[in-house]
Amino acid sequence: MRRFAYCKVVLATSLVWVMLDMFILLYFSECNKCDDKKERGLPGRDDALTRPRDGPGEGGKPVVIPKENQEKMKEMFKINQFNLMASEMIALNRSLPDVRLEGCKNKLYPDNLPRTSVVIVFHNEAWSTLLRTVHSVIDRSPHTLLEEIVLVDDASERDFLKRPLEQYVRRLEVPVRVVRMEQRSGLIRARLKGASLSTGQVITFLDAHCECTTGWLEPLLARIKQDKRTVVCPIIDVISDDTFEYMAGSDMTYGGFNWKLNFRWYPVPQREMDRRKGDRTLPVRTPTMAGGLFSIDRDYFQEIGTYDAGMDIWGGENLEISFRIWQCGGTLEIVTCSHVGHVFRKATPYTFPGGTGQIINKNNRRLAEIRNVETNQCLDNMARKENEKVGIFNCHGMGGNQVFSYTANKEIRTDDLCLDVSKLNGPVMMLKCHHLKGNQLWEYDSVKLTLIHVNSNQCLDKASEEDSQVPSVRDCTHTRSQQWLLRNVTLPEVF
Ligand SMILES: [Mn+2]
Repeated sequence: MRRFAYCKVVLATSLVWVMLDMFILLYFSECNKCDDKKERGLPGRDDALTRPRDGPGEGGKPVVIPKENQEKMKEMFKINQFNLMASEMIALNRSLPDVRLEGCKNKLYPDNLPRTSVVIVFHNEAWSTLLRTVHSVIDRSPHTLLEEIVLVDDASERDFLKRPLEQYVRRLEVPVRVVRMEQRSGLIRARLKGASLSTGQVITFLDAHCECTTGWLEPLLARIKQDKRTVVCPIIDVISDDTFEYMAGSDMTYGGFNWKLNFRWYPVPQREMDRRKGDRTLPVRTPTMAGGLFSIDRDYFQEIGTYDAGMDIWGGENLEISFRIWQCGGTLEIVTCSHVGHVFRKATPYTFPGGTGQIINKNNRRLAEIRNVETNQCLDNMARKENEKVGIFNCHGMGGNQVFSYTANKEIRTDDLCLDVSKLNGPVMMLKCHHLKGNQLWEYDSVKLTLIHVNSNQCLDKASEEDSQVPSVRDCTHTRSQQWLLRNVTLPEVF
């Protein structure tokens, strides 16, 4: 009996010890996690905001990585397709130069400007660039004009963008919400979700690797207050993807597009300079926007039907919404007194379920490199002009002269020229597109891989023997020389 009592005591005490052990274990494993995060370069708020005046990247200066770290730098570059090591060295609230025109610096704006929500979509963004975007908004906007910041996570996989991000932004002096997409949805649907959950009268869309400069917000909101159908973009300055140097963008270029429906910068034409009577501090009316950064009145955004929710990833949506703004009685402007920097990357780090292929089916980016199966060469416009023959050349994978678009009208187009054949077995010429089908109508068979010239009922073939650099049409023989692969071209990222 006594022995049994002993047993009970021993059991009870060991149970207590086991529980104590477990508690200690759990406690320390939590702490290990904290240490991990520190190693991965996740700064706590205090370290991140410590900002010696001569620290790396201060004043928008370039960051130079010492020789011994170059290898590691190159490795880290691959993660986000920009110099992550440099970015992590720079304070989250670094100082930037005031790059505005002198005439902008003392402009006065009305007190009762509409308040804005800032919507930022991110996918696997680096901590440093994302938070530098957020800090630059908070530090350089009057808080009376900031309704909130909405961070929309398009299904990121990185742990630090989960709870640590939520905990971090909770301590900021402006309300910051983190909204999660349930599955990878692409920029457009994520932006739409952010917009629908936000409440400010104005919605300002920013990219996740931006830095706003002094006085960026007021001139944008002032234009919208004057006319709510005005959609406004800042001047987009360049943050170097290599050094994170801040470089002022020009107020002398505006947005346009070419016949491949690529967004392009063009010089502001004289008529627009004249309209502003030469005052470069006045907003420029721009045909199109670059896409990533703009402010729009919430009601007007609804009125024009927001974004086309069928669009994936990015690309095309900026032109689409630009056309809609102009067609719906609105005005699209670049407000030259507002400057926001953006890290322009040379390649996209993103992947998307299903890949970025499927060129024939997608309506907005049917840009292809056309590649001959037998010779493995690509159609090339050889920088030739109208009424000249199209060329064929070794594929270089750099886009440029080897990008052709197969349009909804079944034209094969390079800029505003279309591939045209006017005689049997004839050479393939580049003529102004006439939209009448006729000699410019091509049928692509994605199973047989043939490009049939409908009028002649012949197939596009490799270069003829007479002229080794000019593709021709020949009777269809289903040989490999008449098979063409259309490969999606990944253009350098605009945003
Ligand atoms: Mn971007």
